[in-house]
Order: sequence, then C-alpha cells, then structure tokens
Amino acid sequence: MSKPVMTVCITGAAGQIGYALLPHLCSGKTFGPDQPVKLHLLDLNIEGVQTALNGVKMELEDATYPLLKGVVCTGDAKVAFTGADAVIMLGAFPRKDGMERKDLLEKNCGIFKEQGELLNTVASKTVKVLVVGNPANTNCLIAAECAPNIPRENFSALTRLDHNRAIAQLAIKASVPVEQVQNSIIWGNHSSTQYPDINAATINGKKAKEVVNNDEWYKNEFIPCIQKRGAAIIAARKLSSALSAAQAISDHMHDWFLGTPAGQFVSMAVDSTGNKYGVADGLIYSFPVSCSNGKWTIKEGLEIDDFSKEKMKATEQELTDEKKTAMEILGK
Ligand code: NAX
Repeated sequence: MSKPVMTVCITGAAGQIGYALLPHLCSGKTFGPDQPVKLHLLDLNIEGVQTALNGVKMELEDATYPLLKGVVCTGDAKVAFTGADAVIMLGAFPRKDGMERKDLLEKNCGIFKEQGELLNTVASKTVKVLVVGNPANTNCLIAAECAPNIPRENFSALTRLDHNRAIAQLAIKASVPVEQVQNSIIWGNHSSTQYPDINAATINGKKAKEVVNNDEWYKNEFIPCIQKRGAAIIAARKLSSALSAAQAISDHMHDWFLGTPAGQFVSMAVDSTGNKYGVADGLIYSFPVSCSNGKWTIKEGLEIDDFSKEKMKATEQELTDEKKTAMEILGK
C-alpha cells in the first residue's frame, strides 16, 4: 500500500536555495523513495515574484517526478502552512551593505514573529520546522517563541551545511572518501563564532585527530576555514551557497524524519534546554544529535577539553546576545 502524501512547505521558494532544493524533495532523496509529496511554495506576494514562482511550478511539472502529487504556489503564509507536515523556512530579509546585525535581526524578527504566530494557529502540532534563513538560530527561536502550541522540539535551525563542510575538509586532508569521515560536530551558532570540533570525529574508524595528527592545522586552518567558508563562497561566486545548502537541508530533514545510522551523530541547532554540556537553557544551539522515530536526541557524554569549552562559550555568548536583542524587539 502506498504511503499517505506528505505536505512540505517551503518559504522563500522562488529563491536560489529553493530552486536547488526542490529536486531533492521531489525525487525521494529527502523523505524516502516511496514517500509521495505535495509542495506548498510560499514567496512574497509581489507580482514578479509570484510569476517566477509559477515558472518553478511549470518546471516541476515538466520534470515528471512520479512522487510529486501537487504544487501550490502562494503569497499567503496561511495557505502555505495549513496542512504542512514539514516547513522549510528559507525566506528571510537579506543582509544589505552597511546593515548592522541588529538591523538584520529587527527585519527578521518581524517576519519570523508573524510566521511563527501563523504556524501556531494553522499548522498541525506535529509539524517539523527547519529554519535556514539567517540569522538562522535566532530566527528559529523567534518562530518557536511565537508558536507555543507547537512543541519546542519540533523546531530546528540548519548547521548541517557547516557540518558537511567539516566532513569534506577532513576527508580532503586525510585523502579518504567523505563517507569514511563521521561524527564531526558543529557547536553553537550558524555564524563565524561556530565551533567545528573534531575531537569525537573518526576517519575510517580511527580517531580523526590521530589520523590528521596536526594540531596547528586543526586550530589555525581547519577551524577558520569552516567558520568562513560561507564568505569564501560568496567572494568566489558572488552568490551565497545554494547547491551545498540544498544538499545539507535534504540531509537534515532526511535524518530527522528517517533517522541517523546507528553510532553516528550529526549537527542540528535545537533547543538547548536541559542539555548536559553547560550551555544556557532556552537557546537554539547546534549540538551533536542522533535521530530516531522522528525525534532528535543530544548525544551525551562527549569529553570537552578546555579549548573546546572556551570556543563553545564564545558562540553561546553570541546567541545569548542575539536572543536578548530579539526579545527586546519582540517586547518580551
Ligand atoms: P534568495 O534571496 O535567493 O531567496 C530568498 C527568497 O525568500 C526570495 O525569493 C524572497 O523573495 C523570499 N522571501 C523574503 N522574505 C520572505 C517572506 N517574508 N516570506 C516569504 N518569502 C520571503 O536567498 P537564498 O540564497 O535562497 O537563501 C535563503 C536564506 O538562507 C538566506 O537568509 C541565507 O542567508 C540563508 N542561508 C542559510 C544557511 C544556513 O546554513 N543556515 C546557508 C545558506 C544560506 O546562506
């Protein structure tokens, strides 16, 4: 018997990540090869944008995906969120030249408050929400704060792209295929304060730190490379990451819905409340997690050395500051 159709909503669907992401969702790569999907594509209610969105719909029709059971294009978030099983939030206010981080937060607070409140009233209580639009962690926190009817564990923000970047750089350094690298971690914020940690990582079953055996490279090349990779791509492409972001979103949703392989963990920014690593409660902080039965669990018991503690604190502090600013803007 075929599975019930799953409704997937994408906000900001007319943008460049949306375009790169849709093939993953429609081909069965993200939710499984036997999972039919219906798409709710939301973008700004502006004529040119809606026309472009309809062009994407035409291409989806022409791509003849057997698993694709319908496409709704809309400028109305209420229509987009109603009946969604998964919501992938790409739509955000972009950072413009001369904008301070606070200005960016202010613009995005408005969007994520409004969309969070709508999710609260029209979405199902079991909906899973992934926030990608930047500043992703704090936008996610705002949406979750404004949607108290939906469990906090149903909200997450994307750090899987940073995670995948770390895996790739380790594989390149050790000259091994990417699938031999596991259990690298991104702690904290999806920003340049994030801490890419390889202390628990393995390469072909051996400790990555011992395989690489180069602390100088780890601290002075690897960590800054991952922290600044997004900026390096913008400098080279004159556009931000889209192909790799789409792959990371697909990986994140795949693992959240279908589970992580035994013994492996991945990075997801999730509610920090009650974590065992000393990170303040009430943040959306990236942790190592494993997933099963549609739920994430923070991997416990990893050893944290002094170097890691300091890095984890720095990114926590940035998230605490962002939260404070966001709550002031929201008047909470
Ligand atoms: P684009 O500018 O190509 O697309 C964004 C789309 O969102 C546009 O079509 C725009 O009309 C729409 N939009 C804006 N406000 C909206 C609203 N209120 N409701 C609905 N739609 C709205 O950006 P793209 O390259 O696709 O990136 C999307 C977001 O992902 C950006 O905020 C970007 O900074 C962020 N990223 C986050 C990453 C992460 O790892 N967390 C990595 C990739 C990416 O940089």
